[in-house]
Amino acid sequence: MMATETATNTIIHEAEKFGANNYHPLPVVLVKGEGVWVWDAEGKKFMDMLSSYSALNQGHRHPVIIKALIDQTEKITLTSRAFHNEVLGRFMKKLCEATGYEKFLPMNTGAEAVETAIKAARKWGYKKKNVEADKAEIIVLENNFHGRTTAIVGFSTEEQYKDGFGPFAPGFKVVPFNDADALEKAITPNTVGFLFEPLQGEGGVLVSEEGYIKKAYEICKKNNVLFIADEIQTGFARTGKMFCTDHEGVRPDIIIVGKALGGGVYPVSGILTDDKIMDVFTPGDHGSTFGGNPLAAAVAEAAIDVIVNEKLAERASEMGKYFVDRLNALNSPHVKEVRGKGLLIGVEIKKESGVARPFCEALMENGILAKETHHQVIRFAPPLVISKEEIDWAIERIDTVLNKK
Ligand code: IF1
Repeated sequence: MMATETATNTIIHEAEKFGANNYHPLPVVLVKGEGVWVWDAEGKKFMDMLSSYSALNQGHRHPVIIKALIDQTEKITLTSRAFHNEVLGRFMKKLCEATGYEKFLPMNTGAEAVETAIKAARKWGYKKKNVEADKAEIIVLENNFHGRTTAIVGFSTEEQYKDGFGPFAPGFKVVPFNDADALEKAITPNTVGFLFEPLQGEGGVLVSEEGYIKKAYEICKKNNVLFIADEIQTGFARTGKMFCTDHEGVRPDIIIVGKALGGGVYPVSGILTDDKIMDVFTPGDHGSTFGGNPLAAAVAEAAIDVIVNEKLAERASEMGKYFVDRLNALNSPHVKEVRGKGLLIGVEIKKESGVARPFCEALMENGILAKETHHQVIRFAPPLVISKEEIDWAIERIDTVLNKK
């Protein structure tokens, strides 16, 4: 008997027929989004517990952000950087004032912003630290995830991300997370930067040990090495502070931002730093067709307003604690550990209970969309606008799945 040809099957089949096979999505087709909720092609409602990997901190189609998007489309959407536009300077002023940095260089995707940070650190090394030409080294962490360009995957420790994509760029050293001594030992006179995620999302929601970030910062300061935080996933209130490094009272030399800066409607990324580093760039050194376009700037302005005006950092901290407490109280026989910061939460499944994917499929059957990371971990990262009542709604269904006899 033919399986009923639903809209979902038709749409999935079309995407599989004409698209590259570079993802393994859950078999659900999303057609509408509002806040923490999404609806599929069959009209079924789900809670989005992934937030497009923290690019939807303000929730789906936040009215303030949608209004900014629509208003700007009535004026001008793209100018290139060959000319000025009226929005970019206004947006960068707001961003620098909201984050306490002097300068911003706008790009589009996270990987482009990471590449920009690598170029800034290297050029700073040659122009200000007198590192010998083409000898600059950048230290990165095991289990890092910083994007998918060939330079970035070249220093990944995940074999699949590298397989078949060589040769790779030299000048990167890998050290273990949470090991300040290993970081110090890896530093040479050619080291220009330490590039890290303060909380490793893709690595399996791995939280830094208390004091590690501060110790690493002090080691970098002592050795004149730039402290470069990739806050593309952890930034803009996700972990309960504006930036994850704020939890240890540390101010990185460069903060790489992306995802939620685009308010869930547009790719906006870049690097935040101060004049003494950003001034290594001179006209023509670096750029991007879409980087800093007026539509991106208008959306990002509204995205920042929502984060600040709706106090999303405080909200993420309060709702995150509540969510983790309720997850722990489930006492599921399948759960090894519940960990995370703010509303970036990982539930590690015990090996004897299998991998996380079947639990994610069961969660989907119960109206919750969550994604596994690194086989054993279910990542729960809802939009930061989630309410207590919505967390209670989710807990009931998570209980059904995690305490399935
Ligand atoms: C995919 C992972 C998350 C990031 C950090 C830079 C980037 C990302 C800390 C690059 C992007 C995305 C990429 C997306 C899935 C998702 C992801 F599973 F791949 F690793 F979130 F954990 N730094 N992360 O998290 O930003 O160029 O994508 O805008 O590639 O499948 P991008």
